[in-house]
Amino acid sequence: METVAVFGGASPGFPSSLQRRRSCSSLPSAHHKPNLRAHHHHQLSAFPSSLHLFSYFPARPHARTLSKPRIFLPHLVASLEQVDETYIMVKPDGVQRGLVGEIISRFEKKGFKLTGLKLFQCPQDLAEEHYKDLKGKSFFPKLIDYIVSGPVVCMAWEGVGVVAAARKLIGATNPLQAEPGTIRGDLAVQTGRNVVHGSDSPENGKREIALWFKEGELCQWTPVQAPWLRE
Ligand code: RTP
Ligand code: MG
Repeated sequence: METVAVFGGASPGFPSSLQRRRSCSSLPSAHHKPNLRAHHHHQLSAFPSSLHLFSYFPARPHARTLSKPRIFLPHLVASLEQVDETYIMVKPDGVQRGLVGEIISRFEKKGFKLTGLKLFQCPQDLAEEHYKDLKGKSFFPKLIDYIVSGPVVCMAWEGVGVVAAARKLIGATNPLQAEPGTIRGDLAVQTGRNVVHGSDSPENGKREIALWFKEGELCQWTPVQAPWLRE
């Protein structure tokens, strides 16, 4: 089971559209959570509500501190009814190895909706902003060098449960631990060359799409196959 710590918060000085999108996408306040959870139970009674998995709920409410990461459990959240968006990126090794079509195809075949797509040479400051939560890690300089080492393919995908499902399609960070059938499990052998990125929470999906795409680069459209994917 893969468990991913989720970190939030955009740096001051980054595009105001990003801050706007983030504030629009804020998770409900703790005050409203009980109602929303009840609503989801009503919508999808066969599954327990998974909303709580996007937030940190301490056993003792008063023990919460700002430094505690929220926990994201991709294997449990795909039953949500809410339409989310995620930022998927073919990293430079995926582009160099001719895996762009293969990787796009995995998300297409699954049935998610592509809303943004471009080949892009990432500048250093954007790579650093994208991975800012990892700034303190020893591998951070190598990670930034890797991401700016050649063009990447930037994608925005939309769908119910798309963030968690995309993480499942991508597989574990270390490709040797990623399950066969996942992108990393099938196509890569090392963490430092793991061919693809996927947002780790709906909030980061919005943040990253706003970071990598300019206004006008995203398309809203209705796939003709929509009624064949969801009843
Ligand atoms: P990503 O953000 O790229 O989708 O990857 P991830 O969530 O699976 O993993 P994360 O912890 O966010 O790490 C981001 C990327 O940093 C590189 N990394 N190198 N040498 C190392 O120990 C190490 N650890 C992470 C990987 O490219 C990883 O995908
Ligand atoms: Mg990550």
